[in-house]
Amino acid sequence: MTEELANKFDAIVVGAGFAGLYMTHKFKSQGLSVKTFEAGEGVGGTWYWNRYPGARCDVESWEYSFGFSNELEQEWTWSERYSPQPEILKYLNHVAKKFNLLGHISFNTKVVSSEYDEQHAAWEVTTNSRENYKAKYLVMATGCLSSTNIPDFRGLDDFSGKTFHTGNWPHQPVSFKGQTVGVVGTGSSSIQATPIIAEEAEKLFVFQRTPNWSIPAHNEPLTKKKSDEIKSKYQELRKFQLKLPLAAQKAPNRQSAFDVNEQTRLETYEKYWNIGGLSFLGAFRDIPTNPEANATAKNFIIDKIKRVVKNETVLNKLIPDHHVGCKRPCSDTGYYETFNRPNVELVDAREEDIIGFTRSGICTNAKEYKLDAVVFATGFDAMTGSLDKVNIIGRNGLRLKKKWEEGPKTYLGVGTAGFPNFFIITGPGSPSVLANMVVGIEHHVNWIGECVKHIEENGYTNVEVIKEAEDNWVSHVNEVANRTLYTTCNNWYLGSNIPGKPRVFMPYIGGFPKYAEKVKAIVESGYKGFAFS
Ligand code: N01
Repeated sequence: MTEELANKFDAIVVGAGFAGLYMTHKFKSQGLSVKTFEAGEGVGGTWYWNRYPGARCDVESWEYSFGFSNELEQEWTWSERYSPQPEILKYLNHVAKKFNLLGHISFNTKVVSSEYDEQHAAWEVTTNSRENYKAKYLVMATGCLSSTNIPDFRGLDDFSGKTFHTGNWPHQPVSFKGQTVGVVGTGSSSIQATPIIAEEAEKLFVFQRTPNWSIPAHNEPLTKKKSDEIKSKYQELRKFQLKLPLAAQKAPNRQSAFDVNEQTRLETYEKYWNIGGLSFLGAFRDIPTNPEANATAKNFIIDKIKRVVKNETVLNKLIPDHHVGCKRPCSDTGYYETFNRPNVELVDAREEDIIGFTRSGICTNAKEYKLDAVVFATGFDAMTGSLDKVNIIGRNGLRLKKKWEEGPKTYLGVGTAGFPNFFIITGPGSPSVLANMVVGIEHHVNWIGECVKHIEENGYTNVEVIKEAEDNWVSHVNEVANRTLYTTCNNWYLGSNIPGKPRVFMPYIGGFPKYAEKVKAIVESGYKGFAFS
């Protein structure tokens, strides 16, 4: 193994969230020297940056946790069914300390460029402090939703109030007491933050361009009894989890919405609704693929919203017109109820376009809204945004950003042709955001660990994706996506929230078990589609 000398390492990992931490641990336990760079002041990735009011996971706590260490599973106790952000961050700090990872991480350090040096078969990495590092392997653990997006609103710099982005929230407490606040956006972040901001602010305007479907989370404290029960059968639960398309949630129903009569259909929806959160999408197998089946799910949710929202005009504005699931659905606690509050007003940004900012607020083509503070819950340049920010240059001067200008191209979402010994954790082309992220991360880290072992044990220098395998995989990813309704609206899976981004469905939607099966078969066939030299 390479000496940890003169900034030279066996492996460099970019990012210290769930993915970067486990990758660092994996390399370390394989006896490799590893350096990890993290832009934040501490570990946590997504859970370090997204500190907005109400931020919590919508995958159950035990499912959204590492399974690689039995000891870790037993010593950590989650307090709620869905963990709040501070608790997940605490967990990741615990992981970093427990596995002695902190000494490998340089914090407050951004990787600005990474270039493959053909002559020395190594990656040259440059940080924002202009330091250079070299490594045989480079792993991007930069996350799928970490590059924040603030739309280019006219006059934003003139606004004299405070502005926030949910994905880059201050570390000091923020108070909206006595203030008039505007929240822009109605995706998952807004749907979690809005009810809490509404309780504190004097007046809240929610600027909604597209309503989204939301299902109550039914969050609750995790009792000692429940927690002990989970701990007593972790292995069994995790095995079962790997068989589920989302690698989480409750087992989906295999029936079509039309295999049953209307009464049974409603009872089934009620059953899945009562489970809470995204499990609802598993009520019938054809919700994601058949518009008529999807419409039955829509009607059920609409009926639920109608029972909550009192003002009919507001109610009508809150009902989405896209297929359930096309935009990533949300899981909420009291979102629709918030619109019954006298201090909350829904602004339909489709009816009255946001023209821009003035010194004192937001201007639509109907009126000016005077605001003390604006919260941008406007999402992320998903999946490729964080990779694009690093100038990654592979063989023959090929820039990753250039290679991907018509959409990301990977093989299995872990590698891309022309970039030897370069790995992406939960990259485009893998289930990633369409399944439990922690399961996807563990799967990729384990795979990368095994692949690197294979290289080292066989005395190879490089592993590289074969272009033909990549082309076939990209076609397959598109083909599977086109069989669903997920390509029928504007969503960040397609990059359509970012002006100018090519409209390409980025994650693999075939489900985690199918993906894992394919990856396993590829390894067993001698890493078909990868060339070792
Ligand atoms: O971002 P989003 P997010 N003018 O992209 C609106 C994960 N997550 O941060 O739909 C006006 O979903 C935009 O409107 P439209 C989860 O995977 C998970 O909320 O483009 N509005 C939309 O309403 C999630 O999907 C959790 O018309 C503008 C909103 O901003 C992903 O992160 C919690 C606009 C952006 O919604 C991203 O969620 C939070 C403009 N110019 C996040 N530009 C949990 O685990 C954008 N918008 C629970």
